[in-house]
Amino acid sequence: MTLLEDLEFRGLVYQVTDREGLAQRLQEGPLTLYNGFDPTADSLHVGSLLPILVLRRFQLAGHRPIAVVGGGTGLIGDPSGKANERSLNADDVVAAWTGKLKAQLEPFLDFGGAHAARIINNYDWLGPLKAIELLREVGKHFPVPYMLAKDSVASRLETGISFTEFSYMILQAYDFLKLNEIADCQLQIGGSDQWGNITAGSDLIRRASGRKSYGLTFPLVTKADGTKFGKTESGAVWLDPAKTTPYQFYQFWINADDQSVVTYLKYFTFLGHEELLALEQTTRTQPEKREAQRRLAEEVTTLVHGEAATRRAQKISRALFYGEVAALAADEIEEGFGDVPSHVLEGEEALLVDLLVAAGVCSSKRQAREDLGKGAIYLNGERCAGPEVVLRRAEGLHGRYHILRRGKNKYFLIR
Ligand code: 383
Repeated sequence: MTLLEDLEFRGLVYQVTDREGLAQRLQEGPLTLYNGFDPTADSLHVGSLLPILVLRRFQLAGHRPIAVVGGGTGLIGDPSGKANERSLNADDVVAAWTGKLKAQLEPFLDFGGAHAARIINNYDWLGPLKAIELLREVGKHFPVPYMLAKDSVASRLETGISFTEFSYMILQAYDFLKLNEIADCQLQIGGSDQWGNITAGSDLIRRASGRKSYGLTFPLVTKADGTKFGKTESGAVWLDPAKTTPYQFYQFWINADDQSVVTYLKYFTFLGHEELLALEQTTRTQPEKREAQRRLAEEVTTLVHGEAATRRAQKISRALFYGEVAALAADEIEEGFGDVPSHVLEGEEALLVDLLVAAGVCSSKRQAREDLGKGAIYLNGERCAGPEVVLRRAEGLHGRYHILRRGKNKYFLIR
């Protein structure tokens, strides 16, 4: 099976400028391709993972990937897929974020050997570019009606778009032209929101140099319930472990719904076709086993955070699921209970009934007594006996944590 057929099997091909031409070009030998990442935050997120992994798929198939970090374009702001004008970020902020993105991209690509990957900052050429030169050399190739017809612009004609964002496509197109010249880059990939910018680049290359180039987009990642992929109640799912812990990251994937889990396995893992089809089958026949979800969480967490982090995330997940929290190390407690409501114990001890109310576990003292009577309250993994229990700081896990659980899985952390 060819690379393009594999991408199609995985559902990763949404639009291609010239499918047969690209298929043939890929057969002829190593191709240089790129995907751009704009520094709009201090970290990449799970949405950016898809293009990163597609770059890697190309590299594994013998092609040469370039990851472009948008130190230049990040100063302008891509209107694609955005309903409203964005506020500009300061130069030094964009420069700092560009550096962070570069470091995050590195582990996913191979920078040695015959098909060495490259990371390039488009500020290298966009920074020194002169306005007169841009308008004369590049602008002449952009008919205004052509620009107005692009989705990213057309969808904003009513709500408004500045000349700054309107011009964004010219800069991205110029990047493709530049990379075509300096690195013989012939293919640009991106999410479906990037189609207009990618074809603008291909058109510019043809108009300015007469050379042939290709564009390929993958579908927007969706969720069965229509809510946005890559978002949880606590916000975006980041690749930076300081912003989304490996445990939270693992939990995000393990919570994938049955309708989407196989799509995600195809997009975000390197599992072979047979295994993918087998997991598709078990999801249909025995969804309650959640085998596909476990495999997905394990694979993606390992890709992003490594094996040790995955083992830790699995240990924390198991401990929380089975209520065996006493076996967790202090840092595992911090990681696993980062998202649960927490309460700071005042003084050295407290009566459990009082604490249950103060910590918001139970709505009233009456409720607390009732819950305790039913055996619905667990302290550090042990079912609590009666209302007379006294909780002492020094008797906590690692001398400082008490973990309360109400019912099957409502957790609270007392510090
Ligand atoms: C900049 C300069 C180029 C080529 C591309 C760019 C970035 C591009 C963009 N991309 C998104 C981003 O950076 O804004 N104009 O947040 C996202 N990408 C990828 C993918 C995606 C897109 O980084 O669909 C999701 O992740 O293309 O929204 O010369």
